[in-house]
Amino acid sequence: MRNFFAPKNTRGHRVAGQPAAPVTTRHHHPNFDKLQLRGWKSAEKEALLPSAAWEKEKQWALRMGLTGSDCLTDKSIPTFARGELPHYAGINTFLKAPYIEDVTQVGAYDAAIIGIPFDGGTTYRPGTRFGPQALRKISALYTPYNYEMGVDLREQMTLCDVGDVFTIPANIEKTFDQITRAISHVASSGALPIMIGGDHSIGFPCVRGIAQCTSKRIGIVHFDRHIDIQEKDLDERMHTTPWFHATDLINVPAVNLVQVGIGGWQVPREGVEVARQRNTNIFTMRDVEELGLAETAARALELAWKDADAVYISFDIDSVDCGFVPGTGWPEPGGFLPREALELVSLVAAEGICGLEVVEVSPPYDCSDITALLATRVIVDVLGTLVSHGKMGSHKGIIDKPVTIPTGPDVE
Ligand SMILES: [Mn+2]
Repeated sequence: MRNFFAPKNTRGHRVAGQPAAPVTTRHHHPNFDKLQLRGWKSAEKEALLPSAAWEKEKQWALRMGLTGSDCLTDKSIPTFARGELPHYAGINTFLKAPYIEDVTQVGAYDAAIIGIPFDGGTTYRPGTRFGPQALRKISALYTPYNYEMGVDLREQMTLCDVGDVFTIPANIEKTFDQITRAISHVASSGALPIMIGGDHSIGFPCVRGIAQCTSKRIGIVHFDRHIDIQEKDLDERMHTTPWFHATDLINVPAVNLVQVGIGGWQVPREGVEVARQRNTNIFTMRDVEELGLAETAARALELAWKDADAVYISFDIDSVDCGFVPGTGWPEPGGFLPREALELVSLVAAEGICGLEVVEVSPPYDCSDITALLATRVIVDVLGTLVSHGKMGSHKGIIDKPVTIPTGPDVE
């Protein structure tokens, strides 16, 4: 007799009074070759990477930090922590890159990290002045090697950290001039400028710094939930306004501005009107969803590069769903998943860039450093992509009007 109270025997459990469920057979795939997985190919690729720079760093650490205690088996460990290890120790620069106190030396490096601690352009909750230090701190989690890309930044490029721009906390316009001066110096040196914000108001002076070193035309790919292109906000050039002023520059036309991820309930109508008047290019999250990541990137690149000589990436961390990035000034649900954002920004960087800014990380609102970590990841993924696609240094060709900024007098 059937027991109506017994569950249907669909999950393979033995039920009293009923026969045991049949044993399901495992299906083997005789043609499956694990060596064809990207996972294995990446493992093989690692063997091709050099390790000379790592060996040199270990020697340098012993020279700088003294040889370690006799009891240590690993004789490469110094007494004072120097360089990458241990990850929890040290005076953090970004990715433990050398700190360039003398900024006239920045041109000796392929890329330079520039902190821009400024939140005077913030219109809601502040805190991005602490962004650069938060990214530097959490960047200590990373090694310079990426398994899937098969790149080792330490072996394949040179990176430095020039520290922070001296911003003027109570004055946006003076800060803008300071930022432009700093970025123009780094761009003129030949090093690729990588800016850590700071709120999004810095987008304008950063682009201006690069644009004034070149007669060439610059396109921008802007990842954001917000359109950021109105002329003024609260009577000033706040973080809602960078692209109005950047696309006023003669060699940064609005038709080469590509805005990806725009949408939600925080887009001011004044900005939308300007975007329409200036004929920018706007992809909503739904556009990205319907096109797919590869097609979105392909079209974004086509628009940004049309008759342009270089492309600048502006990555606002709030383009990612706020569930992943609580530490930001204007959080908004419905943005990118982290994996989508990383894939898109890499696809754009693969064609080469003349600069990258990552903005709007506000550490006071962050949890477990996750917002700063994702922002850090955007930077290292872009660097890895530039290396793996042979595009590191590709921006140098456009710098035909380098600037020279005087130093102070020599000191004894
Ligand atoms: Mn934003």
